[in-house]
Amino acid sequence: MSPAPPLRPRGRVRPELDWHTVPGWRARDEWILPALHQVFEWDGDRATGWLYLPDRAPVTPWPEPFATLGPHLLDALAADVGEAFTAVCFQAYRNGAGVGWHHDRGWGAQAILSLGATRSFALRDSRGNETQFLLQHGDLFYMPPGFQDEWEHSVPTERNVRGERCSLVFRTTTLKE
Ligand SMILES: O=C(O)CCC(=O)C(=O)O
Repeated sequence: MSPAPPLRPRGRVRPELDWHTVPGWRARDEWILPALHQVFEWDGDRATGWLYLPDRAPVTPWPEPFATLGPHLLDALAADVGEAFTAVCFQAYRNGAGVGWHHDRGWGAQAILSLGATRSFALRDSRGNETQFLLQHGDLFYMPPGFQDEWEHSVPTERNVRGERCSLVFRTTTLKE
């Protein structure tokens, strides 16, 4: 596994709501995408599902290809972004498919590891102000606890994009539950 580069702040709402990217966090990884390809099938140009959900339905232990890799990633995230993530889902997109504006208010912190094709990622605050940036292979995008209350996010559809982008979405259980 490649060492993590330093954190680079990208945005600020309130100090406790800082979000940031860690460019190239797993840019040289050779294990995650092959492991992910073993555990999902495409539904058209999209796929999504749980990789690890130990404490609620649908209870999902790490699938075999992630038996060592999954806990290793959680340990690396705890060391590099200081968050002990408790659940992981995946998303997959091909031929420029995306996902519309939404928030994930049922969860606390989230970190998205982007793999494969470079895609735009968009944020929209409660006043409708939008910001958009690129996520490249291996980039990590961190959203702190509370972020979901103030921001929506989306992966815009980009029909001119070829190839596939997958993401691992690491989540913490919200304190509101
Ligand atoms: O694939 C992405 O980067 C977005 C994932 C997402 O929005 C979600 O899982 O809620």
